[in-house]
Amino acid sequence: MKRLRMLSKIITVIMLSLMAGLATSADDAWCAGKTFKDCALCPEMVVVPPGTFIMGSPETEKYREEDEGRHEVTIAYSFAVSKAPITWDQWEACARDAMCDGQAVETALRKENQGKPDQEYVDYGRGNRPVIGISWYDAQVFVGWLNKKTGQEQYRLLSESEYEYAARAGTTAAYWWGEEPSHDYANYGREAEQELGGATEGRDVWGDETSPVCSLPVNGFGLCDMSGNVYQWIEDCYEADGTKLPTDGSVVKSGNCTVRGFRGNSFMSDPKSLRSANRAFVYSPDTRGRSYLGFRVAKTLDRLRGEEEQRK
Ligand SMILES: [Ca+2]
Ligand SMILES: [Ca+2]
Repeated sequence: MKRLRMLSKIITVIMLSLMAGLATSADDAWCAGKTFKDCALCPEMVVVPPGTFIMGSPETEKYREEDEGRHEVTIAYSFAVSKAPITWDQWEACARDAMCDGQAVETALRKENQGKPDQEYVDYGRGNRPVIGISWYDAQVFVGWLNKKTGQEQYRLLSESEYEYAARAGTTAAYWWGEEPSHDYANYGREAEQELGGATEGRDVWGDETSPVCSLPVNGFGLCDMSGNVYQWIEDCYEADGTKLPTDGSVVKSGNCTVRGFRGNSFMSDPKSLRSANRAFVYSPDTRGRSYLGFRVAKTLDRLRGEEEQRK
């Protein structure tokens, strides 16, 4: 009986992910996979379809950790996710408009975590590489810049469950490309646990550095760098027990709000942290200067406008 129920659940998930790939349900008129940009230097956004998925990892998954408790999540709405992490070009546009504090981030990047000047500071390059060193508050200022530009309050960070949903893109394996880590799909680091450091292999030619965004293949939703390259801040207050995360894609507002988490793994982290279910650690939201930590944005989509688009 238990087996049957599990099997029917699995079939439902497969059906839903297939449907998600095909597009829209009656109350969701946004075309999944459609991309748009709200201004020249605004991030390219990709429409992600509604769907149901199992968040967390099965007990059989290699590298599984205790905080990845499984539960079903239904995201009943379309939303847009930036195709890639926010780049230096986009961040600098916000700084030029005197909203983002470009100078403070530059200063923080050139210091060690204890505040001393970092003698070994290396600039990985700017332009199309992901912005790094920004705090959760900085990410919120950038979101505010986008909202000011568009005159709407629809840009925001992703919730933790939205992040995992978008990273999995309908897949249930440990990684969106399969059960084994692969440098052909992500810029990440060494195999060795507890030892940070870059590694190169296959298509991943970046050692101790970020890669220009979208250098590696997009996942099933058309998103780049959801796994690897840089860790990315999420909106939620911290809930340590994965099974207690919201089942509707919403943001945790009741956990520990003095810290914020991030997802996605970085160029210097191991394959364990690269898994779709992995929950990274948490930092105080004012933490700046981490060379492996950036962010991406989401946009809440207006249902009425979606219906209009559909009629065109
Ligand atoms: Ca690498
Ligand atoms: Ca973890």
